[in-house]
Amino acid sequence: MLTEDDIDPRLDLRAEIDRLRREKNAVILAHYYQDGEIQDLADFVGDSLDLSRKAAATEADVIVFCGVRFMGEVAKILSPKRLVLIPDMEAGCSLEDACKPDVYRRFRARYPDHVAVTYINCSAEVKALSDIIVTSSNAEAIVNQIPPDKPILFAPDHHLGSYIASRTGRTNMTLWPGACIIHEQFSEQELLKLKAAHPGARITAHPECPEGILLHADHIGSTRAILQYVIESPATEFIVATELHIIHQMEKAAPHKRFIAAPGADGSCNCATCPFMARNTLAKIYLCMVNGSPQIEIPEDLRAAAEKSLQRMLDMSVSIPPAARNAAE
Ligand code: CIZ
Repeated sequence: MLTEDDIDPRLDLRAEIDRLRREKNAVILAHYYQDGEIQDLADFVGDSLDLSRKAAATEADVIVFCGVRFMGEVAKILSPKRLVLIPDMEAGCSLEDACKPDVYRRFRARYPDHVAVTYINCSAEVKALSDIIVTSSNAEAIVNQIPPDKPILFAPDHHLGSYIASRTGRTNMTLWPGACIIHEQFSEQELLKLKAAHPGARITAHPECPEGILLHADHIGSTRAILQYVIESPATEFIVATELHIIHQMEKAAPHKRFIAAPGADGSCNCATCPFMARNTLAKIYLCMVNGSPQIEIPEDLRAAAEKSLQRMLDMSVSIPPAARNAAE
């Protein structure tokens, strides 16, 4: 098993990853929150909905998933015959950590008549305990397909849950109290200072942000919706309240526009970097392809149970077209 210490510093990692991609018939999927250099070498860059669709449809033998662990799990659940590699098994997610399967199982049992709608940022175990998985791209459309008199349990992001409840007018949603550490750190006070310094800038925010941030947003949407918004808007300056690596795609798609990362409490924007996503590096991508490890493995009974709620999501999302552009192109 090669380690980082074995890598010759003169090695052209991009060229080696390309060679391995061809040799192993691999597809590299990357989330918008990955570092720009990883986005640029991926075959597809997208949000969880688009990447789930790609994983389900791929003909490649190997999927290299550059994102966090639950995303690799989704690829394995939907594409069990493929070898799914992730660069770093420690790339977790604060929302997943906030919703432990045993605690969720007990919570769910208290509401037997509710439909369990769960954000994709959770473990395979929690997916297996849920009725329908959603992403931020399809949550509103999916909740609107559930009969209005049917109560909903929404986990694990309570900010997204509150936002969806307000969008759909539903008063019968019980929310799990989880939150994303990145979106929670944006500061309303600092945002208003930044807006005062850039009065023409449009604020675009992810629905994982707290209400105090969403209140000031000109636009609220998933990463793919945010990207579309900044491309199509006539405005030329934007304050972006989500993980800051999405700005890489914005700058590529609209190089004449200016994108400013929303600030945290100290007025800086460093808070908007996901430490889990940041664990992935070119060296780790190379190593996982050489070593065939770390790979995602899920016991078949758990995989099959989790597939049901994910497949319901895909079936209930057919009216949502794939992202307008593949950001890797
Ligand atoms: O759905 C995803 O991929 C996440 C984590 C955010 C978004 O809005 O795309």
